[in-house]
Amino acid sequence: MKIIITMVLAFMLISCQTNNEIEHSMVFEIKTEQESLLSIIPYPRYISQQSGTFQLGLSVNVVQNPLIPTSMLALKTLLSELNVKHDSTAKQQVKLVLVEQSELSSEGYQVTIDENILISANTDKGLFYGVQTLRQLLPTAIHSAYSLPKLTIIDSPENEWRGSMLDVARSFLPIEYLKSHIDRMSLFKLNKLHLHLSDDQGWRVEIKQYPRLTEIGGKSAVEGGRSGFYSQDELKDLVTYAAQRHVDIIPEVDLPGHTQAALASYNELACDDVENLSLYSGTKVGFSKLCITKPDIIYPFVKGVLTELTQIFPSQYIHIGGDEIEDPDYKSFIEEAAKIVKGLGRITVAWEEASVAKSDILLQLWNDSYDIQPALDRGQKMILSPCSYTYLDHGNYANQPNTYDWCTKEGVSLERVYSLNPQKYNNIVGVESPVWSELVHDDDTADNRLWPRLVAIAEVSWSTQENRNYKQFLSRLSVMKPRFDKLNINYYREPQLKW
Ligand code: TNX
Repeated sequence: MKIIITMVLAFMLISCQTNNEIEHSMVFEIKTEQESLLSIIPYPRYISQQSGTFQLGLSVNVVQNPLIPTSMLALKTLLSELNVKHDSTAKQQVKLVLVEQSELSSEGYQVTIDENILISANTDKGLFYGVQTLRQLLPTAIHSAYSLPKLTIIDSPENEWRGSMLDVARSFLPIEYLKSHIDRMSLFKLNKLHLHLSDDQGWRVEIKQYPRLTEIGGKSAVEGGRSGFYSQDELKDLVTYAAQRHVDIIPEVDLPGHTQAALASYNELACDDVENLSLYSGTKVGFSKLCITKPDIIYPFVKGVLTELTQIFPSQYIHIGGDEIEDPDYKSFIEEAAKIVKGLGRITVAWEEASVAKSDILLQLWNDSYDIQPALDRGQKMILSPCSYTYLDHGNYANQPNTYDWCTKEGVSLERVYSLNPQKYNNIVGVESPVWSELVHDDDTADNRLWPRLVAIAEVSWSTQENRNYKQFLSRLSVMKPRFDKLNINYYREPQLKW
């Protein structure tokens, strides 16, 4: 019966294709028969698989194109890892081409595998994503030839914001970790890395006008965590590394609350300089703030810090935090800070509480049921980070040691993450998943919290809801174990994956 249905669907698909149209629901039905062949995450918008395979040998003509540096580099790296050499006289071609195809938008791509491999896109970024898809179609280990299905994939993301947030303030993560995180993100087409660079327990970004921020504030951390800071040169180098992988780094300094490390460094930023001016290594929130009634002191500080951030980070976005603080002048602070960001030519991002301000701010929802609607009604947009789906500092399972459970006692399982449906929300730019680091003190623990759950974030933010299916996702993900091992990820052994 299954075979007959497949044949009928296959016939329907072929007739659709002759009309030059690929009807998507049919492709979806068919792919269930071929899921072990096409383990691609996030799942592409359209796949049409033809019969037969393409055998990629160990020498291939990689058609050169200097206009698309990042995708050419990604392709060359991929092929050299598989021992496939460029030979301009080889019969088989791998070709990346820029085209003008509006339906692909700026991040979409098409992969065609028949007698050659052709990837086309409107941009170098789209081509880079096409190469990531090719990478997932190929194995991780070296073979004497590679068998690929003949196919056409046409793909583009549902959401422009597909993000990961790392709290490097409570506990520091070294630059090398951030680089490997960017490598891992790009395999799954994640494109926003939000760095939470300051909090009560530490200040992690060098600010030349305020050197004590890192001299003093960089020396502390949450109890058991790591201290440290990034120099501006290190961060600029990281930005370049990320840009080559199409990851945009969004810096956050948390203001006006969560500022104990700044207050300990520059006491005059606080209202009372009697207590609470020392470094802090506990886990309480909501006790520190810049003194909003001292505008002559705090706004030059805010402007100085934000200005230097824009000199390090070319991102359109600057995150000013804005969470968990009570102050009668909170709203005016946010409006003032948003004005400063606008004056610097950037877009302000802030946590949901900033929705009280009448500024044009990209909001980040974090409490599942926070009433953010009034701001959305005014036309503001939001990033989805509802804690019960996206907070990866919560356990992979209920009561996992060293995880939080304030948002949900059940943990945030892989299945729970995958069940987030962004299409249920209005006015979103996409999804972002935070890892707060009060209880995440080393690289291995960060890996355990991030992976594999961040892969589910990648798929819910990229793929259409019709194309998402948890059982299929599990089977596509389960064959990726060698990929995770190759990337040296110390992932959580999710029982459903049988890893
Ligand atoms: C809430 S989410 C916070 C963070 C904590 C986190 C722990 C948000 C904007 N604020 O300060 O680290 O909970 O899960």
